[in-house]
Amino acid sequence: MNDKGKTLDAVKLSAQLLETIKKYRRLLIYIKGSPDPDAIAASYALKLLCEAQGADALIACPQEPSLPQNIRMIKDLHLPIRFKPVEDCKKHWDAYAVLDHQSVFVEGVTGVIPCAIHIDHHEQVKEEIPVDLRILIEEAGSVSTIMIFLAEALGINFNQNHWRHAATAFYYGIQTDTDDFQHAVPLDHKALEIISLYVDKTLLNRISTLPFTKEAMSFFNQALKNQILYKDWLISGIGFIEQKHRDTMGLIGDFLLKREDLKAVVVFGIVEKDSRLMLDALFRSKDEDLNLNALIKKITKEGGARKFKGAFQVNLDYFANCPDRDLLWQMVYTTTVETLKKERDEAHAFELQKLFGTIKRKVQGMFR
Ligand SMILES: [Mn+2]
Repeated sequence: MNDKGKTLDAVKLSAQLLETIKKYRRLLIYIKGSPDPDAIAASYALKLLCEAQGADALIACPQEPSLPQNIRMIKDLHLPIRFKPVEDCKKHWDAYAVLDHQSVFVEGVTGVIPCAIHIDHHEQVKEEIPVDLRILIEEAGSVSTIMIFLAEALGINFNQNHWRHAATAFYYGIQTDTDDFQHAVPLDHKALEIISLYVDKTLLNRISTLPFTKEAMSFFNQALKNQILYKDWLISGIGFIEQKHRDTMGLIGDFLLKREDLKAVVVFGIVEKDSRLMLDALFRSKDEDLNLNALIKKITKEGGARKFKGAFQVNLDYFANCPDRDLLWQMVYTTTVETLKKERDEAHAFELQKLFGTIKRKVQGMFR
């Protein structure tokens, strides 16, 4: 068996996927949170697979894309996504699917129609919601990687019709999820090999050379001004930020992490949409051993991570009426910085404990 087969039995999984699609004729594919290239590409591929089976599928995402690159990708590849809240799902859909997210819970959908499909590559979490088919492969650098193997096993010709667009979307999904292939694993490279002939490089170039917007630059400045260094972590609060610019925080995190002496970067802000407020904190790390997921889950259940990347949110709606926004920011800022410092120290203590444990076992072994 080759090493691809060890982690991903594409023939078996793709057969199960087809069976599940056939069982439900009308599938709602739900993108949770801010739509990123990986979630978009993988959801699009699932839609194509459904349609090839004569099943109906709609990709729904209540949040509009926020980065210009993602907007461009959706537009240029003609990816059909409905950016509206889902209403009356029982009337229109038989089941739903969630890709590229740890949890399949969707307010107003879960419990109303069954969850048919969950495909993800984040660290698994315990969840009681029943799902017909779960394909959870942590070894993959992206869900796009998983979808490429499934499509290949189903004999999809990436040169045909919409699959060429899917190939380009996959490529961009893998690129962004693996930080420009820096963290790509052998499974991702094999997947890239499968699609590489069909990828539209001109389009990808156009997307990746888009200049930063004026707003993004001003958030960059704010982040640089507000950054504080705590041991090997860099923490930066950027103040209030509109929902549509939220993903800029991720780009800022990627940029700040380039500094040599850092193990992790956290960029956070109060995200505003309509009259709603949310603390959103984005993590970037280059420490392979730092268990970001465990660290974030300790702060709040409303968050999670995979290797090198993570985020958490805290709802602040109650404070939306606070007349003094500076005061509110001060409170959120101080609390968040103190919480993060504490987590930095505890994560470090845990690492040391593990290290001492290993040394102890080794020393004991010497006298046995
Ligand atoms: Mn992903």
